[in-house]
This record gives sequence, C-alpha cells and structure tokens, in this order.
Amino acid sequence: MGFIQTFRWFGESDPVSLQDIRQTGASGVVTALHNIPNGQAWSLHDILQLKSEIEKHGLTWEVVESVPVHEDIKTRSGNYKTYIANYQESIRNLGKAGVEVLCYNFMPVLDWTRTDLSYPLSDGSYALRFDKTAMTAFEAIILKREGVEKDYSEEELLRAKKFYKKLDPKEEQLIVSNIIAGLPGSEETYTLNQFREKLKTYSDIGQEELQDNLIEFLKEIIPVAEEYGVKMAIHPDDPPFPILGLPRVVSTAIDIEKLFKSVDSQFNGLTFCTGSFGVRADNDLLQMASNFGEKIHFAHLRSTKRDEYGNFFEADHLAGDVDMFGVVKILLEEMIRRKSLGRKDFHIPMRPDHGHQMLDDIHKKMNPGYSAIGRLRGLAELRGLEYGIKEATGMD
Ligand code: CS2
Ligand code: MN
Repeated sequence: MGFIQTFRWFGESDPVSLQDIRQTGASGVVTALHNIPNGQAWSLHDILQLKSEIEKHGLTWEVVESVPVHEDIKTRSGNYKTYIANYQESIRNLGKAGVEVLCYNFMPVLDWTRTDLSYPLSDGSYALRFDKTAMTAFEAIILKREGVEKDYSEEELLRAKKFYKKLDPKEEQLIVSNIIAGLPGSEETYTLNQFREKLKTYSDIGQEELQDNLIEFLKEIIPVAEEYGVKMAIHPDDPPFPILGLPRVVSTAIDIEKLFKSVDSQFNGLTFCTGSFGVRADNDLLQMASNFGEKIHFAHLRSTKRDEYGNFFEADHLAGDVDMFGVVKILLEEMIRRKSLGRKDFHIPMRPDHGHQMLDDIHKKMNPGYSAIGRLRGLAELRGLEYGIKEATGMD
C-alpha cells in the first residue's frame, strides 16, 4: 500500500542522472521525450527505447510529464486538427508501451511561471518565488502590454513603478529571462517581441472560449485514452490566477468539476499539484483531494507560502500553507478504497515537485526547481510522513 515514489528526470542532458535517482529511494521516474518538438507524434520505437534505458538502471517509467499541448490546439486555430491527431497517436503509442499515466497542462503561452529563481531563505538555501509586483512591472513597464491597466489596481501599478525604479539593467534582464525564457519542462522560449506577438493570439479568447477549447480537446482524446488504457492527468495552472491578461481554466475546484462533467470518464483525471492549487487561499486542498480522489492519477507534493499581495515562494515540503499531513492521509485512504475494489493500479505515483537549491546543489548547474539534494530532502520527508501515517493508523 502506498505511493509509487518517483523523481522527475529530464533525459540525458539532466545533471541528475538515472544512477543518481536510484540513490534517492525513488523506484520510478517521470519523464518525456524532451527532444521531440512540440506537436509531433511520439513513435512507439522512441518510447520503448527510452523505457528500456530507464529500466536498465533498475527504475520504472511511471508517468509521462508532459506530452505538451500545442498552442494551435489551445487556440483551436492553424493546424490544430493535425496536432490533435498527433496527440492521439502519442497516447496510443504510450498505451502500447505500457506507460499509463499522462500529465499535461492547458496553460496559454507559458508553462509554469516564476519571477525569481534564487530567492534566499534564512538557512542559506534558495527557493523559487513568484513576486506579483515584479510580474506587474514586467507587464506594465517592460512589455508595455496593451490593456494592462484593466488587470491590476492603481495601487498595484504604483507599487510596480516603484519596484521598477530600483532595478538595475541586470536585474531587469534577469526578470525578463525568468519569465519568458522557459522553465524546465516548458517547450517554448521567446524574445520580448515574439512574446508580445504571441499574447495577441489570445486577444479573442477569454476564459469561456479557452474552456470550450479544452473540452473539445478532451472529447477528442479521452476516448483514445480509454481504449489504450492511458490515464490523462491534467496539471493545474501555475500560478493559479490570470497573468499577462491570459485566461486560466484549471485553477479552482469549480474549473476541475466542469472538466470532469464535460467528459465523464475515469481516464479524464487530475495531477493533484498541492504547490499549484495551494497558492490560492480559496482552494481547500483537503476538500479537493477528497472530492476528486478517484480521478487523481498523479500527485505533485510540495508547499508554498503566500502573502496578502499574491506573492509566494516555495516552502519546505512539510512547511508553508499546505496541510501535507492531511493531503497525504486522504490520498492513502483513496488508495485503500481502490484496493478494496480489486483494482490492481491502486498505487498513486507521486513525486516531490521541486526542491530547494541547497548544500552541493548551490555549486552545480541545475534545472531551476529540479535540484538533486533539495528534492531528495523533500522526498525523504514525504516518505517519512507516509510511513508515519501508515504505522500510526495501521494501514498496510
Ligand atoms: C512544473 C511544470 O508543476 C511543475 O512541476 O514544473 O513543468 C509542470 O510539470 C507542467 O506544467 C505539467 O504539464
Ligand atoms: Mn506541479
């Protein structure tokens, strides 16, 4: 009984190797064909090759994160029909290869977003941080995005102005690259001009339109996922509120309910990312974990600490605003429920989602958020939490 403990691996170029991952205590990895351009179908041959490479190191490939959704699918324009057919083909091939959980997201233009990739913590380690004021300064002053005044209050814009005045050109450049140069796992990187143009592709797409596009996409892929035994697990928006004037459709319990209702299938499921959902004070994580339990196919466990201005940083895995004890307990109970139904796939794969840059991580080149030691600390703490809950409650 219990989670399948995994670590994310970005492939051959990842400074954290499969051999290293073996030593973390994880039994499996979460990875993707990172060298295949966004939109192209994944061949069975390539999938099997990567799988056997992972297995050679004594690990299993538990979850694909992510098969990226092409922008044309999100905007339902251009070549979206071809891209959907390619997506269906990737699902078929993953199913044939026995890789049965697929994590993906539906965030417009950018994948996850942070403004600061080395926020110093009091113990000398570094965390990722989202500073709403820095984001506002980027949108209003650096990018000069049209319509920005509609999305931020006067007070916020004033605060952004003051913040910008204090930046030197190097700091300004760093904020720009943190936001648009693409964090690990994201497929797109932009220059400022390209980025401005890209945002315009959403000028006629509001929340309702994006939601419709996602639902149409689900109608097209879920039947394929069902047929080939691939559990689709949508990842929430990160951060879970609108940025850059772009619509958001996977941020709250209401959003998730809509998606589940629109295509009623066990294969239309969720990646329960406590760090992403937890940024909103109005997301009740325990209630969401229980209500959506049967559709949670994958768990990202990490915590964030927010403040009243909409800023947050990534806290220690067992600190911050997330009630990790409560979430882990509910997910363990869900696994017991699945087991009692006679299901063989009752174990939920989890990974420590991000970690601090600490100890030797600080002197090494690493993918932001994907340190070896910081994540190892997170995994160790989460494994201890799981073990303790199981022992204390007599779960086996
Ligand atoms: C982020 C993203 O939540 C995260 O861990 O690192 O890369 C996320 O995994 C993707 O957006 C999911 O599709
Ligand atoms: Mn996540």
